Amino acid sequence: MRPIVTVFATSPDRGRGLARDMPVRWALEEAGQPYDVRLCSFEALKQPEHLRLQPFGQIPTYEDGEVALFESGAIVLHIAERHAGLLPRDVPGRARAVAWIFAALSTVEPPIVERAMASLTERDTSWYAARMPLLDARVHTRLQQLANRLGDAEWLDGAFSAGDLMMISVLRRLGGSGIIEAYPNLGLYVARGESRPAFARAFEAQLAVFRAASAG
Ligand code: GTB
Repeated sequence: MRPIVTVFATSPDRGRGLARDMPVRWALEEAGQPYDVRLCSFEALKQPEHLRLQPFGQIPTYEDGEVALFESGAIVLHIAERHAGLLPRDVPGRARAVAWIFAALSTVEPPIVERAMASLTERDTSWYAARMPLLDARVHTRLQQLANRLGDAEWLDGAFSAGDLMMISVLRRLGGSGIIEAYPNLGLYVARGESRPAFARAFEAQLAVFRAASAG
């Protein structure tokens, strides 16, 4: 069975490829695995049928006939374990690549999301002007640490891996903020990821969904 991934019928990111189906699509493209998508409205995400697959009423989910999964990190890891090219073959290298998936989602992403949420929802509050510099500083701390580790390397640990795929997906959420520009090696790292043919295919596929919804 071709895997089925749930995605937004109309993504709030307006086709910028920032929703979390994007790393799943990208991993499937890197793996050369064709897949289908099931488009979900916000209302459909909260219905029992979807909640059986995703208890929090979110996208993405993934079904391949063998396993039904939620959580983009778990899905990317599952794809990486089933197909060549996204995880090193040696056990230590594999473990380090998995660590980078966790680092992306649990160490680098939280301050990025917190900052994005504040700038979306707290702009009109009395504390916004005082809070934003603190949130910016937390993002900068993580980016500086990541930039120090990456240095002049092409990828985080040897060959491109699912860890890079997830880290680049997380860093893309800073697009338009002007923040990543302070770290030239991270900017180049994101650009290297985005220039991969598999990324381009995944990006075009999610954009096509958004364009079709906008046209119809
Ligand atoms: N931890 C889960 C995972 O990694 O799979 C989080 C999944 C998640 O956050 N899903 C979001 C969702 O379904 C979409 S991706 N939200 C609907 C809901 O909760 O009702 C998050 C997202 C949304 C929008 C943008 N954007 O507009 O730029 C970026 C990212």
